[in-house]
Amino acid sequence: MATLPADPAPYTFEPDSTALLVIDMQRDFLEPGGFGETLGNDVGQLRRTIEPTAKLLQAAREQQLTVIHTREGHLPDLSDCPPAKLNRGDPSVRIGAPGPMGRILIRGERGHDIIDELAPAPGETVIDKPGKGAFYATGLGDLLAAQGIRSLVVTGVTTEVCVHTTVREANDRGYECLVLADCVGSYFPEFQAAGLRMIAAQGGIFGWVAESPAFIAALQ
Ligand code: TIU
Repeated sequence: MATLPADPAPYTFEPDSTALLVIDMQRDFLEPGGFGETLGNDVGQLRRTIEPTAKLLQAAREQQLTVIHTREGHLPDLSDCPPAKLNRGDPSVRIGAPGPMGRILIRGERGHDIIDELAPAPGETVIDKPGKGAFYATGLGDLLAAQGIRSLVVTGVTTEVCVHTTVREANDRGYECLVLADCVGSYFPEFQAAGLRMIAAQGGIFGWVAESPAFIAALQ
């Protein structure tokens, strides 16, 4: 068992039953010129997560922790994208429209893939998900059950969208979720702060929050 300081209380985990979940660190969200920036967002708010997440991945790999990456995206024919998701916002920058790095959020396109700095290592699972949450319409639940995972260390983007949805889904399924504040990012600083507070408030209503160096120290 390992323990680290966290909000609202120390977080205890068994490395053998813990997975690191890296959510949607895709070019379309993080790269200058990508989908996120096209929508008017400041990708700098997300890019500060890259360096600490790279260090975290290195430590996780050294300690043979299970690492799972996710990517948000859709099939080229958009058959897995409900109209309610597709028909939002400016039609020229919708999912499936031509973007700076291929069709926006379409599987197989350059923009859909994970940034080079955090590329999955051989043997690490990549879950392709059509929704914001990583459990909806994916094999993640079965995979975690098969591996006996009970604790999830969650990183990625964006804090209040795909990270929050996934943590809420995981919490309802009985996983103990630790969110690493320096490894999650939002385009909106106020959502970053509120999103993290929402997780740890009310005695840890959705989980725990800590900084990645504390988790790395506990892992070693
Ligand atoms: N991965 C993820 O959060 N997808 C989003 O669409 N996020 C936004 O903040 N738009």
